[in-house]
Amino acid sequence: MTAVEPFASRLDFGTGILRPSSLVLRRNLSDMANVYAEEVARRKLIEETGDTLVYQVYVVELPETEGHLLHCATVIHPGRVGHEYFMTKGHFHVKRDRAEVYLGLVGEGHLILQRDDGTVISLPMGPGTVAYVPPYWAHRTANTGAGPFAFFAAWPGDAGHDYETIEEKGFAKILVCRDGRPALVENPNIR
Ligand code: S6P
Ligand code: ZN
Repeated sequence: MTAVEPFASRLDFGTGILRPSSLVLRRNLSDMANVYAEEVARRKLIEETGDTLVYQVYVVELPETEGHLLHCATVIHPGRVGHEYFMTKGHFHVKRDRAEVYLGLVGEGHLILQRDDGTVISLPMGPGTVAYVPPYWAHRTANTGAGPFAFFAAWPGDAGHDYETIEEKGFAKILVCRDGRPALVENPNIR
């Protein structure tokens, strides 16, 4: 295993900013092609309001190998693409039997999980929520509130990220705003 010296970072519970983070990933609307059910609405939003930042991830870079514990903080901005809340791309872990834990910091959101057999559930998250992503479940998070939604995550170093399966197939259910509230509904595009 690659040796790493002990170190500490600082997580701002009010904003979700984690520093120092050697890498900050930014996902704008233009990075989210075919992620939302209403792809036409995504393109229209870019034309009308610009290439808005959807979320950023403060990554503490560590060896992605067995034994290490990777961790980061994600901040999702408020907004919607059509009826669907701003959310992360979502992924399975390449090693499907690797779990993850999320800690809600600020704002309101949902953790959306899908199992291999197509079962989808969503868990509301807020400050102090500790949510468990079990092995074999794909996961993404959505901001259902009016301000930023931030959470901290930790997962095994050798988990890996499989985005392709979700890009190709999507989740069987999507989280939309219906009558002003989050509702998990069938994905009309499910292929
Ligand atoms: C990593 C963990 C999270 C996400 C982050 C962004 O295993 O689940 O840190 O990477 O929330 O989501 P995504 O789907 O773009 O990686
Ligand atoms: Zn993950």
